[in-house]
Amino acid sequence: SPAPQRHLPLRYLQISSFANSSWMRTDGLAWLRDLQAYTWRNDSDTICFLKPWSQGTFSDQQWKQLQQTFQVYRRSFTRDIREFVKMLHVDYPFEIQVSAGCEELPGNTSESFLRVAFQGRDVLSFQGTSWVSAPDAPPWGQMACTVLNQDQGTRETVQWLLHDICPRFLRGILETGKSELEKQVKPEAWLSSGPSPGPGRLLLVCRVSGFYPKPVWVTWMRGEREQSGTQQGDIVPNADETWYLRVTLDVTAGEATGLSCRVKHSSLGDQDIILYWDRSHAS
Ligand code: EMG
Repeated sequence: SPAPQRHLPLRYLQISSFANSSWMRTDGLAWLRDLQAYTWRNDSDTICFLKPWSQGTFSDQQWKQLQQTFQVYRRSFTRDIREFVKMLHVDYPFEIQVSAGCEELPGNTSESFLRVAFQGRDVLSFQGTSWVSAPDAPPWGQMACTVLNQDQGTRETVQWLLHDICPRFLRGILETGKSELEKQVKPEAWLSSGPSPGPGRLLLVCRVSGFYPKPVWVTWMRGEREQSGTQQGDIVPNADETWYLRVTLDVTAGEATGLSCRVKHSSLGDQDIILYWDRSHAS
């Protein structure tokens, strides 16, 4: 059966595109596990809440202060990068991605991270109390860290954000967002045939859609025997914050009868969905 999701990470993702020495934009978004709860567009001064529970248990005053810290950071970040480009002779255009966040772990502990990527590859991260360059970063990654590490004030602010604010903020959201994070939505499932894999062969397709949370178990069976040829697709998102999965089995036309598709999901309890293949599906 599907493994339950114990971990509920809070993740901030930032995409900064620098086209040339005068044009750039930075967009930020943040997710609680697989639910997007914030956006911060380049043209907006303020961080936008996408959920009624986005502010967690922070007061308006506490949130205002946190937002101010991010506003200072965003302006400084842009100015820093412009300076690094001149100092390190980096060429335009380029993309910088920042990912940061934290996750609660068993035993009342938490884990935090902050990583920076350049052109899609890790360049540096924050470890403990300082910036560290990635193992296969370009040589200027080390230079950038040396410069960044001279700013004691920023190192302290980053530690405070990662190890104090982030876990505290996350605990608050887990309270205010509890019902949505613990929601259970039942899947629908249906059968059809896919493009024939060859003469005399059938591709049996079992589609499962609309379920939440993400963990699911779907397989083709004959009686109680799982069919080892089952091919799982990726679990992909629907537009309504539910998930979709397609699972196929390639068989000879004669083997199809008696096969069934079986779906286990937390929303179904012990009532697995079982759909039997019959000739009406083979059109
Ligand atoms: O501003 C939507 C959010 C909702 C959820 C919230 C959850 C919380 C999650 C935690 C996320 C944390 C992400 C952000 C971390 C970065 C925060 C930095 C804050 C401190 C700051 N520093 C700038 C201003 O510093 C001056 O002022 C402060 C006080 O305000 C102090 O006094 C300090 O001493 C003083 O210097 C700095 O300018 C800082 O450098 C800004 C940028 C920091 C940064 O992100 N650096 C890493 C990226 C640099 C990459 C260089 C490599 C490179 C790549 C490509 C090309 C060239 C070079």
